[in-house]
Amino acid sequence: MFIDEAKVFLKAGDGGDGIVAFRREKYVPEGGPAGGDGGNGGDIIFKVNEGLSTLMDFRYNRHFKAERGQNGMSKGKHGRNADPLIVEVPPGTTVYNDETNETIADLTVHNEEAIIVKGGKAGRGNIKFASARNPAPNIAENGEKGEELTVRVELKVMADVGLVGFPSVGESTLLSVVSAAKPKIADYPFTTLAPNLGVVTVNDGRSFVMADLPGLIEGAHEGVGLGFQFLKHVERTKLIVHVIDLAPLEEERDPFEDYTRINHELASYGSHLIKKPQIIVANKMDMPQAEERLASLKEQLPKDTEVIAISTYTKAGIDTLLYKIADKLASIPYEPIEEEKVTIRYEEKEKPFVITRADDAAYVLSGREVERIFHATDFSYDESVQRFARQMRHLGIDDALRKQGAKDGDTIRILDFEFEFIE
Ligand SMILES: Nc1nc2c(ncn2[C@@H]2O[C@H](COP(=O)(O)OP(=O)(O)OP(=O)(O)O)[C@@H](O)[C@H]2O)c(=O)[nH]1
Ligand SMILES: [Mg+2]
Repeated sequence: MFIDEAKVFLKAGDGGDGIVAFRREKYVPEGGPAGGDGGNGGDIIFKVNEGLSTLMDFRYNRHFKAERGQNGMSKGKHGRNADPLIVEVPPGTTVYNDETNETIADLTVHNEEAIIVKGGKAGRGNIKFASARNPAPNIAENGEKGEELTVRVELKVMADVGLVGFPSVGESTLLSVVSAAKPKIADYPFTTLAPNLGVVTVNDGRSFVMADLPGLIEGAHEGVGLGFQFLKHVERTKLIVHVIDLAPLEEERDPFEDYTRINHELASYGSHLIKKPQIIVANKMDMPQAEERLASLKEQLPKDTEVIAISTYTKAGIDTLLYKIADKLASIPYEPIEEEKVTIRYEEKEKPFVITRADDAAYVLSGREVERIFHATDFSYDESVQRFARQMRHLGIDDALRKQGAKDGDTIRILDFEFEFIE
């Protein structure tokens, strides 16, 4: 089965905690602060490996967790930073934030990397808090939580050439004849349900990747049939090979009309598709009356339009077609796809905190920034608690609470922690 979409849960490593420690030296009664910083938590990085061609690996592994940073140590020693977790993906992989649908990264080139979730920053040890006024601080930070995110991973087929046409025109048969791919072939429409890729090698040694796509029907650009979800694969190809059936199952179908309808679908999907170079292929030339139909098709096409006549049965015209494709590909200037190589990090534009009321009338504080500060606070030290209070005030939380009617003694809650509002 061809998989081109997967949902995975990612958890970057938490930062290691900073610690409170003091020097203990012989004959030194009051040593200075000696608590080291923690280490940073591991990021989760997606990296392109061009040897991969599917998202199959994600089928068996849907959870990824990077390591935690080590805690700080005494004698000022830092905890070790955690190594990033590298997840390999095939070229053409796009990563979306599953909740917001925003693009996090579009990975196309071998070895290209993107940080998908960031590890938590390390907490600072008490050495960092020493000042002239407070030379022996009893304060350290906890490491930040690593980011957590569910992402949708999508693979866009990176084919050079896309086969496009009505169902049953012989696209899959063509791919099976020119490559080692073994797509399903049958005399009923919609045999192909997902793209098949094949590597085609021309007699002179040149090669390219050809994609066999599910057949298109009228209305495909609006989601009719199967074709629509695969038109996006055509977007990434450099060249379209438009296959026309010269012996359609239904007698009343006319090759020129088929050709026009498919082009109409491509144009309706977006102007860029119809602007892609096309090679027109007339297939099933072994069938009776194919020659007459070909003549009529050519008559209706603009003068001098090239049509390559083939039969996947007799192999007539196949070599000519492959040379033609290779030549055409060579003549198409390299044009990076718009989003290519753009590695975007999703920036949060969230409010630092939100105040809501719980059923028991407590004021509930939530939001990324306030929770970050909360997690970074080690409540077992008085000085840390005081610092926490200062940070809350600095964010404007005290004022906001007052505005919402909080009075001395009211309960304030952050996550599962409660304290009193004190004026
Ligand atoms: N006579 C003749 N029949 C052909 C030729 N090429 C393909 N066929 C037949 O046409 C039918 C459809 O072929 P497929 O290759 O499955 O067609 P497709 O375009 O991939 O069809 P979908 O996947 O359903 O869109 C099959 O019965 C093939 O054997 C040809 O050159 N000559
Ligand atoms: Mg097919």
